[in-house]
Amino acid sequence: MAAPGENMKINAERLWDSLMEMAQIGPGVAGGNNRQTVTDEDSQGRHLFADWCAAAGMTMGVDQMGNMFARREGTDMDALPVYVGSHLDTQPTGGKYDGVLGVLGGLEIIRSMNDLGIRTKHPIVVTNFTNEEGTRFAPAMLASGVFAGIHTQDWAYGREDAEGLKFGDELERIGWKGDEEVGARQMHAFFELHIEQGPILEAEGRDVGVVTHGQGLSWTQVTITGKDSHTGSTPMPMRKNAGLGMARVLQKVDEIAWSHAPHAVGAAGHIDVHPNSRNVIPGRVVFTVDFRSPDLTVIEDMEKRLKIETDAICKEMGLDVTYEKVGGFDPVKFDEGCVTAVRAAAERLGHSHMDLISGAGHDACWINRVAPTAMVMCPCVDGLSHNEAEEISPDWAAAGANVLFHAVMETAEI
Ligand code: HGY
Ligand code: MN
Ligand code: MN
Ligand code: MN
Repeated sequence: MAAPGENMKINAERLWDSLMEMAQIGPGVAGGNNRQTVTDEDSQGRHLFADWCAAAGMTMGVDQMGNMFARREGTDMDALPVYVGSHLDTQPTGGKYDGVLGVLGGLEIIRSMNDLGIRTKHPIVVTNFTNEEGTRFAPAMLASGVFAGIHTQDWAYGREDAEGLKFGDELERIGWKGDEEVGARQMHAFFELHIEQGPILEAEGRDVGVVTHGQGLSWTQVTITGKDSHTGSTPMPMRKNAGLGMARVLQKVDEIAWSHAPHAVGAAGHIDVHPNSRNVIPGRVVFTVDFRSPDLTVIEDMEKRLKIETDAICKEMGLDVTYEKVGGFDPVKFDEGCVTAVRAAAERLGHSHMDLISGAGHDACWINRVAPTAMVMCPCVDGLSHNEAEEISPDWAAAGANVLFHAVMETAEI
């Protein structure tokens, strides 16, 4: 087995052009993207990706969760493939690179192998996982979760969006419900290239993040019920203001996260107020508390204290409260062998790099349960993501893709 030569590089301009072309599909209102899962825009992006894979000589498989698998043959037909990939779906006010860089970075390494006449022993499969974001249909990483055996397919099909549409019906409607059994595929290894979505790499002046761990995540959906009533004629002592209850709980969420500084984080990004009318005291609020930490005991402590504090607030205010765990996973330690391949690639290519714990969740966090897995990260401007102003530089994209290229060539054996 030869080591990849330093001169083996991807075509940085072609990668950037592909990122910009994909960004035209499902444009946001402020320069980013709104290509939410199993929408018509998602389907358009999938078709563009499939066309590009066909043009690169790959064969496409699609499973019953819509996960896409574009395969380039290896010299050993029996060898388990090396998988690379991420997700093409975006937040409603998402950026152009979150997820997309990992899918199109995977495609670019295939295109570059074709250009350079490189053959690998193991086949290589470029993957687009369905519904990584979990915004329209909670939880995040839904399809990679089914692939890894975390969720059943039926449970995933039944997930509903704000309009009451079901995930399985929408996947069928857009024509991307494949026939492959989910999770039947065996992987020799999985690599995900992703933007950091945080400020560390840029602040430290490093081009590449060698992701050794992913922090754990907990999503608790809280429903507080009071009583709709008139904001003008209801005396203050008679109010059962669910909105005020929520506000007091969210203050506690912030305090709980700060109590585990510097690594723990907490907030509620999803908030529904009912009836959301200017002159009605909210009788019901539904919100999702997102707690994260690299330490599972910290996550468990934050979940416990959330309930203690919320129960006390609601008791004092005469409000009812229910809880539902709608997402989460334990902190992740990625595969030593794969992480070493990523670090060696960064060294060989002369890129500044550092080990990193991923703050965001990724498909790799679930795939790590069923295959040796590692991630490569690139910086993003001001650490900003899940915002239409998300930005990276072409050089950062190229550095990440080249490290992915070399880690994959080493693992797939050229
Ligand atoms: O929630 C996450 O961390 C991921 O971006 N879906
Ligand atoms: Mn992502
Ligand atoms: Mn995201
Ligand atoms: Mn991801």
